[in-house]
Amino acid sequence: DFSTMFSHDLLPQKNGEENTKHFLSEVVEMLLNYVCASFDRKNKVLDFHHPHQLKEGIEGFSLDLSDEPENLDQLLVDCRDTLKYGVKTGHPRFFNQLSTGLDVVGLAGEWLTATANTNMFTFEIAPVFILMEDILLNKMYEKIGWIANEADGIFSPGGTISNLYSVLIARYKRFPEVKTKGMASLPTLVLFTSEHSHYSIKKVAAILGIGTENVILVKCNERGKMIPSDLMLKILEAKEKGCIPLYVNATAGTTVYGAIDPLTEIADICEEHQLWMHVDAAWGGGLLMSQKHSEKLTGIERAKSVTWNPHKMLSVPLQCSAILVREKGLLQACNQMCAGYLFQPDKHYEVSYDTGDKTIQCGRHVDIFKFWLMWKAKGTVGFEEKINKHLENADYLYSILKDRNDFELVFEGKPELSNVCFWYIPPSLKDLPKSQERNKRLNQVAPKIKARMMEEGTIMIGYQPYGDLVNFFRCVFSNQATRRSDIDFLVDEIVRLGSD
Ligand code: ABU
Repeated sequence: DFSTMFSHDLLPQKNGEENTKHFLSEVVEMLLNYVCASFDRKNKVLDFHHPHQLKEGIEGFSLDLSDEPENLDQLLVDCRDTLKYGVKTGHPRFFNQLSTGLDVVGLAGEWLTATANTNMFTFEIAPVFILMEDILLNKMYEKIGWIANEADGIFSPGGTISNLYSVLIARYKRFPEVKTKGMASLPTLVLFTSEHSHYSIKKVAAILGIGTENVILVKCNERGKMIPSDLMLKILEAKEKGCIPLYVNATAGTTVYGAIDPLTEIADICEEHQLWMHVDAAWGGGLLMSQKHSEKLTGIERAKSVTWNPHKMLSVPLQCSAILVREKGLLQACNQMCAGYLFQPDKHYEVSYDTGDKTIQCGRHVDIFKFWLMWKAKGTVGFEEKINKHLENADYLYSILKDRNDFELVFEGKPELSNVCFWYIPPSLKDLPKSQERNKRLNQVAPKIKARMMEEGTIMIGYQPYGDLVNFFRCVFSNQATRRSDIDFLVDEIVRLGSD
């Protein structure tokens, strides 16, 4: 009876073993039910409640914390309701984010990682995980086209931080004095990235003292790809103004359109002007696992650094992001502080495996085991199938929408990645000619449908405005559970929810 038991009845309490096993078995049972429920199309994607409703508490589920301990029965209710009022991101009809899906082996890896509860800063306390990271990074270098053991890398807490590393080391490589003397010792640096690139490049410029005004946005074509001639022009303009062009971020898979910048042409320009070329492949990096699609990233091998998030297209449980650097030793030189209490040089093992001083963190979560275990379970062929399926799903949705007159595609042509962007045109707008008035009304369609779908909980898909374009839906495929019938359901559901 858990209602009379408290956490002090569990291990390390003397004789707490049985209670611990019972309690954890209940939690595991609950998690297993949740996993199965996530894949069941009869279940909703979410049971939406407004923030104030959750804060007020619902039927015995209170977020408030008290001075006195609560019993284990209450903790089980809290665990159950936390899942109940959350979003089933593994549901086959969850299309809202770039990271979707629930990989069962990856989940097992995450559970093991949490149980092991160690820190990635040294081999001393994470011997197996450190070696797994080394092995996986080498696999990733090879997929990019670099030579294993000659490149460098580290797993970081997400794509923004991986992109931050890229600017940090680009700046250090050109101006190593920045580490000791700071930005005051440097001329004005400028970074280049496309209009469609991720906002993290601006964020990084702010964090690193470069300044958001020194991030030059390069124009894109109608598919959201960087225009190389505009990059060239903007580099020359920056030089004329006396600034130092330092770095170009090319995106392999923009967040909204899924566009892949022309990597080879950008690499040529970077070489000509001796700029650091980074490829933000946080989203599109997964294509490297597919023989059918990897050629879309030709030129990535010429980058000096690459961001790649396996938690996106490869569905590794969040989070799992890598910064990969072509030159070995730069990460260490740029970031090391040689804290004597962690990184003693006179340890009795090979201390190059104490990778923690390469990072900008101290404590570092083990993000590697779930990815390593998934690779074991699937092999490269399993990942390849997965990627091919995401792109087939995107093709399928595109092929449906292009032939309908109640939907309009945001850009013409087949998707290069698994993003499909579109407007739903409700009956009331069908006969309106293109005008400001139509745009004003169309802008309200996606948010209204989204609100209804969240209230009903049947599907989830994101929307956004973009530049001059009014709110449109972005559907992304990264969930292996999604079938064609789910895509048919998505289209029908948007029509049903938006019919008036
Ligand atoms: N760039 C982070 C992921 C964005 C998204 O899931 O839509």
